Amino acid sequence: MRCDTVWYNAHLMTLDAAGNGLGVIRDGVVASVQGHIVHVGPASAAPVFAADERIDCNGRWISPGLIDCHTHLVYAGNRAGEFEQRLQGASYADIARAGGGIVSTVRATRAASEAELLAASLPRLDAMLAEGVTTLEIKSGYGLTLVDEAKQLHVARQLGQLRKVEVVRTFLGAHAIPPGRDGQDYIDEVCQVMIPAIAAQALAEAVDVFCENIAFSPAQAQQVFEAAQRHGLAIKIHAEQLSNQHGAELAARFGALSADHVEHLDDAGIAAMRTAGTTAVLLPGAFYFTRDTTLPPIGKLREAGVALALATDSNPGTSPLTSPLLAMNMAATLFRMTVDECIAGFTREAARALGRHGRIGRLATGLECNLAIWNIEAPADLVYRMGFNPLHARVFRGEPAP
Ligand code: DI6
Ligand code: FE
Repeated sequence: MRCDTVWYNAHLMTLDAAGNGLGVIRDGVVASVQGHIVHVGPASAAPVFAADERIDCNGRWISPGLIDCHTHLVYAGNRAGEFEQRLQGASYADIARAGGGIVSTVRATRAASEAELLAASLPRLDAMLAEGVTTLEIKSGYGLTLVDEAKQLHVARQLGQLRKVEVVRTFLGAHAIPPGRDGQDYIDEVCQVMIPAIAAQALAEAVDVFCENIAFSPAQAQQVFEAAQRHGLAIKIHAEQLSNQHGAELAARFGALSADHVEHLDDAGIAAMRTAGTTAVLLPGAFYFTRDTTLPPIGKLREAGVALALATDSNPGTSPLTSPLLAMNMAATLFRMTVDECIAGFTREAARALGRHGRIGRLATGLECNLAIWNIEAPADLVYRMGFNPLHARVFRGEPAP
């Protein structure tokens, strides 16, 4: 079989097995042509390859490139001061109500140029790539004017042009009520002005809404979803993070790709997500950093067969985290997710949350050849250790990617 590159003498986590397992193939091979996988399987059953390049992996493990399906990576400033306030007892909601929180990052982001935003965001992206990320989602949501939301999304696109990574963009204009604005007036502007412009300029492929008692109501979220559907944008939601607003159920009714956080999700919301095929995106970094005590209903989601994705939720307020590996450890340690679920959560299931299940997130013929090659003895090593990065090499669309 002719191919551009073949990786051999490796153990594979294909994430392409029946059920939700890792689909492990010991002593396997992966071959690619023009950035796509053309063969995955045991070396013992492999064809003879006529390869331009043959890479001996020396017994290392290969997984699909990691996918971070929920980040707020592009922003200016930081919130270390609020972190100290929280250490002295202030809650996240107290700080938000006092005009801090998201709004303080909005002020810094509005004041920053695109170049300054790019310079601030690039180190955070590089930290993700260093841990094997090949695809990540980046939301707007710190501009809260069309110009500043577009500025964030332009920078997100530039990040994907400067590095070997796919950036998937989401418009989160409905992240917070801008200072001095009436919430309903602002949501009307999001729906009647911003979403049409974002769609017309192809600045994002999905919308997201912070549906919460300190942000936007289910009725306002529905307005945003209706506008998104009118303009061909997919739907995501920050739902049930601090309370049960029934946002996930609403989003599922609109065919949402994902409902994210979902600590306060109830049985009706689980059933609606199952029916709609909406993925639950669990965000253990925010749970940990805000010292949350309400666990997402993971056992019920598992029993219902709702897909479970994981993400860093990388943002300056509730999850200043750029380590998918640490997020995996938190998901196992805090949420009691299994090793298989944690690795699937940052590969196969994260691809599903981005509407890319058929393109990335598995080692399977026809999918993009995005690989992470690891110096580990077993898959559990990826989830078990904290603050240790065993990545050997990253491959993006068949090419070595620093
Ligand atoms: N929920 C979160 O945890 C982040 N946004 C959201 O809707 C927090 C973002 C921030 O605090 O800057
Ligand atoms: Fe978030």
